Amino acid sequence: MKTYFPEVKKSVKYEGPKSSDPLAFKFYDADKKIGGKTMREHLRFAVAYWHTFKGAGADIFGAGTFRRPWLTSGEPMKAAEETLDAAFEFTSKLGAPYYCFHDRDIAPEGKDFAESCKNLDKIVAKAAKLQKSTGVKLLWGTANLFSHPRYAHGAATNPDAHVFAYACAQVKHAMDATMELGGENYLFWGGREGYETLLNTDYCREQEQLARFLTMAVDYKQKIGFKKMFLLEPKPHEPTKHQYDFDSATVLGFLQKHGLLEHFKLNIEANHATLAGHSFEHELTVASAAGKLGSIDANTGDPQLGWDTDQFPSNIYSAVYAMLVVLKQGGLGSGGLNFDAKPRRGSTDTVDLFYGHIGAMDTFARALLIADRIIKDGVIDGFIKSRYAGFEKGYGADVMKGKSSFGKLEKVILDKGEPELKSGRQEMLENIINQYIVM
Ligand code: XLS
Ligand code: CA
Ligand code: CA
Repeated sequence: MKTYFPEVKKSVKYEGPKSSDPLAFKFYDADKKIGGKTMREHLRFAVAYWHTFKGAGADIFGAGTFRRPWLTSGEPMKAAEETLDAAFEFTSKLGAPYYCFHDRDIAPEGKDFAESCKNLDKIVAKAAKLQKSTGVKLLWGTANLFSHPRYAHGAATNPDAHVFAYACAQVKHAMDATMELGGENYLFWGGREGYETLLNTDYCREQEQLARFLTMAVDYKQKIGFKKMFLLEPKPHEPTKHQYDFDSATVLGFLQKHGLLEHFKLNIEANHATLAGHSFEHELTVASAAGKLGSIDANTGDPQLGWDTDQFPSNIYSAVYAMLVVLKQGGLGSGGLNFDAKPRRGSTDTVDLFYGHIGAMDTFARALLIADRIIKDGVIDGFIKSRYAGFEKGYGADVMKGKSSFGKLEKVILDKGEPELKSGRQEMLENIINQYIVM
């Protein structure tokens, strides 16, 4: 059988932290158990089809630099089939249990809607066979409602009802494809759902349209008996200046307002968190606190570049903070860690795809080990708990039980006087994290 990735013969192996083989895992030991679950079960890694197999290394100043042999046939359907072969070879050699796709990543748009659907059905049938033979599964599917020119002014929030209808038809088919492939979630990211200028935009109507679109998606999910999770992915800017799904808090508020909260969880992407002016762990925490952290797009931006660079995650601190949130909520359920990341334009070879993913998997595996120890030792949690101890007893507990009032608390103050200023010990806590990271 033809091989697209000769640099890895069978599979990427775990060799431990002392290994000098750049194509071996140093920390990701899939079967190693941590707190009753294997690393594979904790981390649920996924490969992002669009970047890894369709990304060409193009940027706004120049054409693609990657020469992917599976994309060269010149016939769209043949290229789609070859890409699928390459995708399953790569993902199974890497040992990632999952992949994620947009409908238009796996199958090309046809001359009309019916032909696009036919193309997708054909590729889905082939993907089903490859999933069976390799054991690689689908974490989530989604529809690309942003690349085609018809979506220039948005999909669900487009002022033209004709485009809105097209988007609904496309999502219907993408949901069918996801269900057919046993996808464990279905994702919505508001590609061009936002606006550039209020001079041509009815903000209020567009919000209502988005709510109608998501409500009909829920209706369709129930109609076809797709019992998996719906995920919504926040992003503040890019491609539009004002994206409606700005961040976790905005999306949670929107879902609640429109009676959709029970049907969705959030997919938090690290680079989108930083574009919103937040840290990755802030966005994870806001979602998790609402019981709505469903899945993660594990990547990173560049602190000196203000756009969505989608780089492979290599920052151990950020990954530790993320894993603390994930472990404390008891895991990601049906979600996972999807590497929505691409090699830099100058990293031109197929082997660079392995380096990117191996490094990212090792980063999160190491973070899992560290976060697990921090939680088990209770070093941070114990401190946090002690900070709020005053709300566990006496007048503080009454406040939390709703049994207090401004009048009662005035009496407390008349009796107790000025509160003592207590240190938050930030530097001490940062030192503890550092100590766990080197240990
Ligand atoms: C783009 C988004 C996108 C979603 C899936 O910035 O990250 O790739 O994850 O549509
Ligand atoms: Ca993403
Ligand atoms: Ca991104």
